[in-house]
Amino acid sequence: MTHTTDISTLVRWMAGDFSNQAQAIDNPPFFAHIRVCMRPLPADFLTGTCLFLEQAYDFALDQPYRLRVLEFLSLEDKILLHNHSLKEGERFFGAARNRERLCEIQPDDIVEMPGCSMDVEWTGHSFIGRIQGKGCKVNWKGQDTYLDNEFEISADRLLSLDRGRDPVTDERVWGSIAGPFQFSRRASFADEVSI
Ligand code: CYC
Repeated sequence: MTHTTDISTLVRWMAGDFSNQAQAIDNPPFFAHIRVCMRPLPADFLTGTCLFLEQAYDFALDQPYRLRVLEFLSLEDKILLHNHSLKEGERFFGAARNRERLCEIQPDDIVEMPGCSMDVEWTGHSFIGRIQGKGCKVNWKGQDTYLDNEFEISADRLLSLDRGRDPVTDERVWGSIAGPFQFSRRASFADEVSI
C-alpha cells in the first residue's frame, strides 16, 4: 500500500465531529455555525469502508439537514468515494452521535447517488477529494445545477467547498462566495475504524 491508497488514514481523519465555530464568529454574514459529524458504520456494512454523515446547524443538532453514507474504496492508484442518500432520513436523525442507533442502519436503507462519486488523492500531507465530472445533479429551489466541489482533510482540519453551478453557463448558483468552510475536529471516532 502507498499513501495514495491509504484508506485507513483517510477514514480515521474523517471519522469525527467537526465544527466551523471560529469561522462563524469571525465572518457571521458568510458562514453559519455548522457541524459535520461522520461516524464509522460496522465493517461489513458495504464492500467499501463506510462513514455515516450528519450535517446540521449547531443550534439544531437534532434536526440535521443532510444525512449521507460515504463509502471509500481503495483502487490501484487512488481512492474512490461513493455518496449514498438515506431513503427515510428522519428515522436516523441523531444516529451519528448514538452508536446503538447507528448500528440499526441497514444497506437497504440507502441508495447510491448517481454521478456523485469522487476521487480522493494524497497530497503529501493531506487528502483532497473532488467530484468526477458534472453529473452530480442538485435541484436548488427549482433550478437544475450540478455539484462542483473540493474538500481537503488533514490531521487537524477539514476544508470543504461545495457549490452548485448552472449546467449551461457554469455560473455559480448556490454555495459559499467567501471560500471554503473551515472545520476543526471536536471529537474523533478514529478508534471505531476497524481497518
Ligand atoms: C451538496 N455535497 C453535496 C452533494 C454531495 C456532497 C455529493 C450533492 C448531492 C447531495 O448530497 O445533496 C458531498 N461534500 C460532499 C462530501 C464532502 C463534502 C462527501 C466531504 C465531507 O464536503 N457539504 C458538506 C460540507 C458543507 C456542505 C461540509 C459545507 C457546509 O459536506 C454543503 N453540500 C452542501 C450543500 C449542498 C451540498 C449546501 C447542496 C445540497 C443540499 O442542500 O443538501
